[in-house]
Amino acid sequence: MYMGKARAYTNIALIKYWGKKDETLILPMNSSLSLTLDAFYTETQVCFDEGLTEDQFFLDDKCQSPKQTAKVSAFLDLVRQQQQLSLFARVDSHNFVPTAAGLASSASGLAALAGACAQALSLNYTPEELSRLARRGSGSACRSIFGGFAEWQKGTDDSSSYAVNIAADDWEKELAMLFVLVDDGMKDISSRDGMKRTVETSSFYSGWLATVEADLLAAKQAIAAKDFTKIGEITEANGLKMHGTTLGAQPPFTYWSPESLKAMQLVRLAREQGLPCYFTMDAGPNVKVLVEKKNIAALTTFFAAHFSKEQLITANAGPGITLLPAERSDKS
Ligand code: 2P0
Repeated sequence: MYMGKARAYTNIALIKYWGKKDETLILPMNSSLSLTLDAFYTETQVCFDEGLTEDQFFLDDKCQSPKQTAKVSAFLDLVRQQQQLSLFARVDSHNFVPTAAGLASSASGLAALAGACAQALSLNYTPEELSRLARRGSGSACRSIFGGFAEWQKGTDDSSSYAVNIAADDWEKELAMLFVLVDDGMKDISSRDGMKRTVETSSFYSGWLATVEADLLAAKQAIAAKDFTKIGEITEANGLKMHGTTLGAQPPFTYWSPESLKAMQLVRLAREQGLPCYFTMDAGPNVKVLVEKKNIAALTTFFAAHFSKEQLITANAGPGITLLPAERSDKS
């Protein structure tokens, strides 16, 4: 029996990952940059066990269906193949999110699973090697190996595509993010499907590719200069551009709901009233607002006039992946 356990925090991209050049290896079309946050994380324990006849996946103590287990099993297959191991595994995962608001993240989930597997099998990986492994589970997971700012360098092949930490002299500790939770009741298009459709069909995708590396460079310069206005402006513009590509896809789609638009307009209004803040969105209708920590209370009060308390969650910069002591589960 081989056991390991890890905790990984989710990250939000300031410069987005949007499109794959290799869907099997999960190699991205562009490099991306994120901030790891402290408010949402996943703890995952893995146990490779001689007594099992199939993989088992428990999420928040609920046994998952074979369909729900597919992504986890595919990742375990990769680890088994790399390590020449034939044991099935039981995976126990807990998502720690302040509310049940659909914020479960594949970034924290697959990063934690990668860390748990590495610990179970005593792989002694460097953070970059662990990032490469996590990438194979879910692209954005490779950034959750690191705390603070991380850059996923797209690389050219499996061995050169991984995230690295961006040293920011602790500037990330002066930043915060307000999550505005919006439930539009629409059926989701997964980020995996959405980016695939965009790459294959969007007439706007070439504009994304032509400019995203310059956005990344500008973001890194803003971080080095600790320039909040610059990082905010580039974050907001890059996110809007990513979402613009979905409107040019065939068939076209958007992750925005009326409430998303309302939140985005409020961010502009807050700025006009002298409160510096900038929004970004991912493959769903929630809006995330980047703000300096000194202004998070004022921003929350501003938004509380328009959204309920339950819809507003504050996050600060979070740490990188942590390995935890594994405990034998009574249930296994
Ligand atoms: C990001 N997203 O950079 C972008 C922005 C969503 C929008 O990374 O297919 O779950 O597993 O590699 O990592 C979400 O995509 O996709 C994502 P896969 P993933 O955060």
